[in-house]
Amino acid sequence: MRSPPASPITTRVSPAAAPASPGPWCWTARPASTTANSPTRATSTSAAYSSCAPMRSPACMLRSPAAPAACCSTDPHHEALMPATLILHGSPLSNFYNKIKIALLELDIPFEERAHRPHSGQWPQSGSPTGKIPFLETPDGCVFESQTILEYLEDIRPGASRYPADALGRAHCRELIAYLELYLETAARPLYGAAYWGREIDDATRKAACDAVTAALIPLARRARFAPWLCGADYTHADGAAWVHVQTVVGALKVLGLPALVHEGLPQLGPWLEMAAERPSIRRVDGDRREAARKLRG
Ligand SMILES: N[C@@H](CCC(=O)N[C@@H](CS)C(=O)NCC(=O)O)C(=O)O
Repeated sequence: MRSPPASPITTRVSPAAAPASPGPWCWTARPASTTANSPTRATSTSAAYSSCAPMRSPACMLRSPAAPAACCSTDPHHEALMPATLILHGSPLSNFYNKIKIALLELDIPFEERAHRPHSGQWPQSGSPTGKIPFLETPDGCVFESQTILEYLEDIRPGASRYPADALGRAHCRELIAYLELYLETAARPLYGAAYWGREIDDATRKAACDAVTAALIPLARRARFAPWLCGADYTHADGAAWVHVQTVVGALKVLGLPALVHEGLPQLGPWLEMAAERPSIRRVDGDRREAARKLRG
């Protein structure tokens, strides 16, 4: 294995400083109440979800791209090795981490989780050149940026894609994910410090962020189909990504006293959020998120 990350570390927020609703580390400044590089504990949740029959091992695929699908299934040791193949580093409080965790569950790829705070340690030992989470540890090296990780997962699990079957459908699905992350989620970020970590926010910043969120819903309404999923009849990665981001934005607005802002801007989001919450992958991820938040509160 090349450049494995140093022992992943995580830091607890002291109960006295913990906010009412701990949330994602998705803003540029680090939480004042936490200290990067202060190892207190590392957790690892083993999560082998299935046999790996139709899955390409990353190493096999890279070494044998011409005949990837068959190369692993003949290896008698393959199945025993699979649970340790991929390690997702980050936190169940991170929406970008949860986007990948949902994708792993949807694609039925065995993985382990490793707690890792943003900016823990120095590159390359840290595993992520930006210091951000999530990143994925593979037998051949680490991958960062959630969308790139998601594409990598699709590449190693071609038989279980969660993209639409046709090229234009796939383009629209990726378009939605990019749009949600570049515009909607980004618009809400100035609110997270106040909503999730108990920081101060001035009225002008708050109003500007709320206006930006409302504006960001308009193109989303134009492109998302809600039929019943965002890209049509079938669940796709756009639904998983949208769920983590929309739920984070709605949660922040709720804490700040604006629970209906998103639903008023795009009424279809309410029923869609409820439907998505019933999806087993999302239910699992949301349960883990709530549990992590509960532990953080102490
Ligand atoms: N574009 C990145 C965004 C990841 C991101 O912003 N992660 C947050 C946690 S939700 C983080 O690490 N924040 C720390 C920072 O921004 O410095 C991705 O898709 O992976």
